[in-house]
Amino acid sequence: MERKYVAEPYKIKVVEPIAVTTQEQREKFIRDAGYNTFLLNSEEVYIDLLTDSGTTAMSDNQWAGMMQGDESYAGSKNFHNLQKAVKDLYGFKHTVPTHQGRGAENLLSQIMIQEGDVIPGNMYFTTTRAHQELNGATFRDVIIDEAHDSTYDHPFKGNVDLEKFQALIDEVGADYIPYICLAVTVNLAGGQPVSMENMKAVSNVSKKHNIKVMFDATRCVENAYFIKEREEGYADKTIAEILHEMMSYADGCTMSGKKDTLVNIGGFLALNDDELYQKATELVVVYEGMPSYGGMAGRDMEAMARGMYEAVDYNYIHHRVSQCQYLGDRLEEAGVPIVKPVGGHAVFLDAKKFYDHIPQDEFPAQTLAAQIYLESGVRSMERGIVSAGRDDDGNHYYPELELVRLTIPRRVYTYAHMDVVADSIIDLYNERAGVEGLKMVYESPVLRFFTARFEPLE
Ligand code: PM9
Repeated sequence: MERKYVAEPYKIKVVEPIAVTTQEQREKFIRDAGYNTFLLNSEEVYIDLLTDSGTTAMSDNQWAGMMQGDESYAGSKNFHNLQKAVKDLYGFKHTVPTHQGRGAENLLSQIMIQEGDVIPGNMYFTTTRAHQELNGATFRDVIIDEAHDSTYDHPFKGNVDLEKFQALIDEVGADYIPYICLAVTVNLAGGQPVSMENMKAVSNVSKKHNIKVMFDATRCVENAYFIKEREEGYADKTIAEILHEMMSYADGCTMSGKKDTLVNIGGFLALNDDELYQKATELVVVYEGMPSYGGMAGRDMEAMARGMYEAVDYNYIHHRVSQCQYLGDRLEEAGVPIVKPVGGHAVFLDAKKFYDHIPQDEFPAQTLAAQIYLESGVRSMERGIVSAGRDDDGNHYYPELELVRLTIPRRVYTYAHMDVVADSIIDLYNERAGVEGLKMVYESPVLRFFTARFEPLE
């Protein structure tokens, strides 16, 4: 019998106790953390949905691989295994391991961007845009308009608007666009996928203008799953076949291995072009380490190589997305405003609608994340005005989407945990009137959301 929400395709061999706290304790903890969930200690958290980044439970096979770590300074056998996995599954010729995704973003931005360049992308991501800007480029969003509307149900809300892309090329000239950064899936739009058709079209336009296509492949397996489920012609293909075809439309990718390669740390830059690879190896020794380990230990490269094969197992990814859908459905059935459709790694609450009485510069999403923690000990993350940062003139960016992300770690929590999360958010929604926003009392100049501090409005 086909179940609506598929059960866990694993059994639990090791358990990690989690903290149960009182409301009184949580009031102190969140105050001490400046009402920023990033600044809470994990021991103060009951169910941790801050991020799916590096929070994966590894398999027994990956842990066995850790014991086979070859910690030689150069030419480790685990590097060759990682390179082989990238070639087999993604098809790219060269792999440069990095300590995590932003290490790869740093290398890519430095080797490809010149001062004054413009980098189009399907919605910004915090660390990706920061590296582009640090290297003198301007980011330009070319995602379809529907992605900025939380209520619009579209199967491929991560798609690039080809007219916007072409208009940008006409406006600034292809010589100033070294590459387009295509995120598969789009984190800040709600974990929304890009269709194969759109990837192909982006690749065709780019080739015509000699612009490279670089994927942010962080959640590429989730994207492949949505293509199988939603795009005509892919239902009978395996996840691995779909993934391989996706990557054939790119010249390379950055990867935060902390997500879809099922490990706790690591990443890579993958490239086809020999010259670019040469440049990346010249830089990686400055910022990360030898080209054969970058920022990773041998054992971590082995776990990543094994995780990459596990991630393309249909049972794994089917359950992962099903668990997100379950949480989304429970909230939606109770009338809680969420981003639709539910994406591959998280459920996003629409804080502008949840607290429609709080203006955006009183931080409705930051407030909601703090309230969720106070109510239940569940940790979530702001993805709104605080994450968006400020423009060159020092003004806040005011993103259309003011969201709280309930991010589900891979293979960690059960459906029972999802019920606790849903019940507490439904309670909060029913008691939303009168909740007041926050004021920001400290912010760092770059990526402020990590360390910003807030206080309740008087
Ligand atoms: N994503 C996340 O929680 C962790 C850091 S930001 C709070 O979603 C994409 C699409 C990501 C991403 C990280 C990175 C950077 C690049 N692209 O964290 O450096 O979602 O491994 O990857 C986070 P690293």
